Amino acid sequence: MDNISCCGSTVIKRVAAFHDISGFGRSSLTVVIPVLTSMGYEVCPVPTAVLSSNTAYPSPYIIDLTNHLSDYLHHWRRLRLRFDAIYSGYLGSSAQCDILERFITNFRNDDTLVLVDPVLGDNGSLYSSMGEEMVLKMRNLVRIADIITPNYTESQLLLGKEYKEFVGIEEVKRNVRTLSELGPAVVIITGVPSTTGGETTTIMYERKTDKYTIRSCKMIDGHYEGTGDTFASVFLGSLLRGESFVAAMEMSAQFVYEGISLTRDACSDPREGILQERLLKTLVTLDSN
Ligand code: PXL
Repeated sequence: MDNISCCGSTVIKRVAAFHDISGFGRSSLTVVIPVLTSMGYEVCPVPTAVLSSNTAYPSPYIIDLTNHLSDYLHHWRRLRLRFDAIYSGYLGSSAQCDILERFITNFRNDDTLVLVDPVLGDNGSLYSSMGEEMVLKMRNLVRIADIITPNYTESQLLLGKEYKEFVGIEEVKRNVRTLSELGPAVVIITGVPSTTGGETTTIMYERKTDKYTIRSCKMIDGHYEGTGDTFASVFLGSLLRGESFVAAMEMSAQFVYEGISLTRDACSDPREGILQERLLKTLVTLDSN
């Protein structure tokens, strides 16, 4: 077997992962790689930016890698790499949405799962490193995804709607469906605050079957960084194992809940993310591929 066909084989399912790498504060690639590796997949990172810490800390040092991505990905084309999934999260600039769109067009085949986690903001506002142009470009990018996993703030930004502290479930049901009409067959909105308070809801819409799945659990105070990355990574890993969308959503929501609970109980700073090192073993199965 020559090098090229060797690179094209996928004995272990392979994921192209477009996320930043943050040196401190578990998020993005420092979450995506351990989660998906524990679940039995090969992660091929495309680092979109390098940060000294996640953006929950003031003034991180940021290296935007936009100008390197085209050459990086051109090399992958020469190697004729094949991917079972293409998965994106935090992008270093709005221009990266166009680069990623081209990559998806060039690398996707009938079996490739494309999951776009439209990382834009949280708690009602855009992340400090992002601007309005990113929202516009992300609106385009989500159209070509199979699955998107915005949090509640990101869903409102994508829809151009105002953020509300509390929102009724019928309105969120309309929102997941509207987002799905843009293109993605499956839309999950995480972290929807309940009207009565004290609970957080995850809602999924599957367009093919016109089905909603709604899961609520107790809200734990504090904003734990990187939990969106954990959720989307466990969700993708479960789908690659052949689980249904409903089973994958249950597994990822439960994993995030347990991660937040044990991190709260250990009194660890929420900006550092969840103490995943204590939980990753629960994702390992001996026959996952
Ligand atoms: O988890 C999303 C995320 C990814 N990357 C960076 C972040 C955040 C959230 O704050 O700061 C750098």
